[in-house]
This record gives sequence, structure tokens and C-alpha cells, in this order.
Amino acid sequence: MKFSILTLFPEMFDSFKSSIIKRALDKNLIEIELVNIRDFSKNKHKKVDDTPYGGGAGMVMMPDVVYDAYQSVKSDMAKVIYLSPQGKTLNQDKVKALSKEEHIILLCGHYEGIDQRVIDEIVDEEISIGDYVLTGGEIPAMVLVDSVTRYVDGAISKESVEEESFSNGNLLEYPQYTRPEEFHGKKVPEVLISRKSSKHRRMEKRKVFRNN
Ligand code: 21W
Repeated sequence: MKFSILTLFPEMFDSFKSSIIKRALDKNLIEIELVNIRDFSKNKHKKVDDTPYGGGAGMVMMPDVVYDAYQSVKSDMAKVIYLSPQGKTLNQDKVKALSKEEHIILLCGHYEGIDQRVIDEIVDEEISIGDYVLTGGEIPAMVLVDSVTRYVDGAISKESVEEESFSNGNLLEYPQYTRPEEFHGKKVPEVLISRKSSKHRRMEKRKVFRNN
């Protein structure tokens, strides 16, 4: 799975050099290509945005610069996703579906947005990560890469994926405990302290903590 990320702030993605994403990168399960949209400015001052027609606050990213950045990464099978507050909210079903894609191009907007004409021309899908206002599409792009990478074969243990599919499709969870057996006077629930198989124990945990 290849992710190409078009952004004005490629440094924001430095945090990928740690964590679960790093492991998936090292194992060549995913590839992340970062493209600085500013590199495609034709302007001597590296200008990438301009004032909106019709007036209003803020600046709009120019269509030609975004288009040229896209041309530098496009492929035949690529799916182009624009991270946008107006998009459809990301959910786990969408995450699973995206993990089957070969190449995902993520377009991160800033300022008041991107000129609509280039959106109409290159974007397949608009995705939001929830109903709150951020300053740009970079954090949403990271959320998408992180959540999709978990579903790429080999990125996380089979047990973790299985454990999740057990969770009823609605991210049902139960409380977890580890050593010590007693902490600040609170004991680990008795049912968890037994010598049953880990699978048997998992089924019991669910029964015990359901509706809790
Ligand atoms: C925030 C861009 C607000 C544009 C007039 C008419 C990507 C995001 C973002 C941002 C506006 C996501 C406008 C959840 C988010 C993102 C930056 C205002 C422009 N002005 N998911 N239209 N929340 N945010 N709209 O903010 O780019 S995915």
C-alpha cells in the first residue's frame, strides 16, 4: 500500500518515524511519499495561495500549484482523497475498505481551502474526521494513514485484528488489567486470575464486562 501525501507542511509527518507506522514502513508493508505543494509554485516568492474571488476572510490555495503537485505523484490505480471538513466522516468500515487500495493520494488543505476547480478535476472522495474545526488536513491525513495501516496484512498481530472483529462491529471494549494483582488496594477481578486458555478467558471477559 502506497500513500502519497500532498501538503504544505511535510514536517508535520515526522512523527511517523516512530510508532506502529514505523514498523509497517520498515517491513515495506506501506510506503509514504511526502510532497511539498510549495515546490510546485511558479512564483519567485513560492506563493501558493491568493485572496478569494467574491471576498471573504483568508486565502485559497491556487489550482495550478495543487494540480502540478498531483501530476508528480499520480498513478493509474490511485484513489485521490481530499481531507475536508465538508467530507463524509471517516468510520471503521471506510477504513477497512481503504486498506484494500493499492495507492492512496491524500490532499491536505489549509487556509480557507483549495480552489474548487482542481478539487472537481482530481478528487475521487472527500473525507472528514469529525465535526470540529482544525487548521488543516494534515492531522486528518495522519489519522487516516494510521487507521488504514492497522488493516494492512502483517502490520499488527492476527490476534489484535481478531480481538477487534469480536467486538461486535461497534468497538465494544472491556477493562484490561496487568500486574500487580493489587494496586492501591484494588484487586484484579477474580475471573481473570485463572489458568484457562487465553481464548476461553477472552470469552469470559466479554460476558463479565458486558453492560458494565
Ligand atoms: C477548516 C479548512 C475550516 C476550511 C468559506 C466557505 C480536513 C478537517 C480538515 C479547514 C475551513 C477535517 C470556507 C475535521 C477539519 C481541514 C481546515 C472553512 C472554508 N470558507 N476533519 N468555505 N475537521 N480543516 N471552510 O477541520 O482541512 S479533514
